[in-house]
Amino acid sequence: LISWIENASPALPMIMKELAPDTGRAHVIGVTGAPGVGKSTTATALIRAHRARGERVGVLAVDPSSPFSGGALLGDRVRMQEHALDPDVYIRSMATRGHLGGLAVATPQALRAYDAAGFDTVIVETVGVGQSELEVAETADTILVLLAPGMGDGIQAAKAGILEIGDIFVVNKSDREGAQALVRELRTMIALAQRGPQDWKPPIVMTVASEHRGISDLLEAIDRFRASQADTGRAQKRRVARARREVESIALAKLRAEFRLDGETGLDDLAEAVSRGELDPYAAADQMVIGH
Ligand SMILES: Nc1nc2c(ncn2[C@@H]2O[C@H](COP(=O)(O)OP(=O)(O)OP(=O)(O)O)[C@@H](O)[C@H]2O)c(=O)[nH]1
Ligand SMILES: [Mg+2]
Repeated sequence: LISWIENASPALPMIMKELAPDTGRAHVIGVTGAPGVGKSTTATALIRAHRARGERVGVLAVDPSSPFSGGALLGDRVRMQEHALDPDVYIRSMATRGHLGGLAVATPQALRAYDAAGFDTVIVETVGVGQSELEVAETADTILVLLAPGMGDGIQAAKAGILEIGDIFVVNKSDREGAQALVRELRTMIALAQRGPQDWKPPIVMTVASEHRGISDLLEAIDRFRASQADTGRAQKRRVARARREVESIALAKLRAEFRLDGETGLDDLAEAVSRGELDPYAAADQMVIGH
């Protein structure tokens, strides 16, 4: 299913129709942060923790920069090998090269596949901190933002808008110098970036993922967040917002395809004419949409 989603199979609408009644149960944890901060290591530690509770766990590593994905994602697989033989753990990386609508369409569909397959927890790892990564992170029920000391992360995070989306902040590599300073800096920055009603103050959890230290604290923070989200009705609101974006992305991708906005047909000629002043952009747009 994930391969079909990756390759934007024409069978997708039919598949999603079949899957829909079996979706809505999985809890999706988004793990985001700068390259090398320890996302895969933390995901691996979380797999172990969730397995210990008897849950089935899926991991989806989304790589927007597909040309370079091979090595990094292979590395992730090796890192998570501890769970390779466990039938209740499924690890998959996904590139969306050539997917109509890109990550915005492909990621939620892949999560539906995991959900319908009966995974209790699905961990989505995104590489990097750019706009499309934020988009992926926003498909999660619980968003973990990872930082590590000595990476100039604090400032970087503020720039990328990552402070606004974090439900829980993880200072990983706390075995390194500067961890406490990073926590202090982060605390100030989170307070400044706080949005909306203050019924959830994003906690900062210190971890050494490579040694499984702090993982039970992290799990506890995730549980508390889930309970708080459920109590306030925010969990459901977030799911509706997610579905809304999902429908919108698919609709826009369909419109693009229908009007061939991505292809050479028509648009290139119109652009030429507009650039030469032979046609105004409004008339050109009309020719494209109405003349279609
Ligand atoms: N010292 C220390 N090293 C860690 C810790 N967690 C992870 N590492 C190491 O940091 C390196 C990068 O870890 P990954 O888990 O691959 O990081 P990532 O964020 O998934 O990296 P990308 O997917 O490439 O962005 C590996 O060599 C890990 O062993 C930690 O808590 N302390
Ligand atoms: Mg990784």
